[in-house]
Amino acid sequence: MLGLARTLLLITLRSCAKPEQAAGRAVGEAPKPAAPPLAAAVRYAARGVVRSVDDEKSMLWIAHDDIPGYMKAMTMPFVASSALRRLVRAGDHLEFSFHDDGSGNLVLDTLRKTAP
Ligand SMILES: [Cu+2]
Repeated sequence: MLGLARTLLLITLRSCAKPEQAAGRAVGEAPKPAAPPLAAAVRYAARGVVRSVDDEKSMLWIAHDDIPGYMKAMTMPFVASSALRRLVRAGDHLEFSFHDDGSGNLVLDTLRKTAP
């Protein structure tokens, strides 16, 4: 179990260190391998503010608060479905949940708008 936690932490550090890589994939670049099911099963909850909605890359840039034991507060991209992107705009305050897809992308699972 400790081993898994350490692996997840490493994946997280990698995805936080290079948000510009998570945000975009060059045209013609091979897709990343499928996520290991264990990593995809871990879901995290967080609060934050939407900074921008990128429909072209299917991303929401969110300035998230500290996620204790996982990540310090920062602004970074999350993969978000069109259904979720349609619900928000820049400046919206959110509670949201996400998982790591195992290839360095954090994927939004749920979101709920909150008062500022
Ligand atoms: Cu982060």
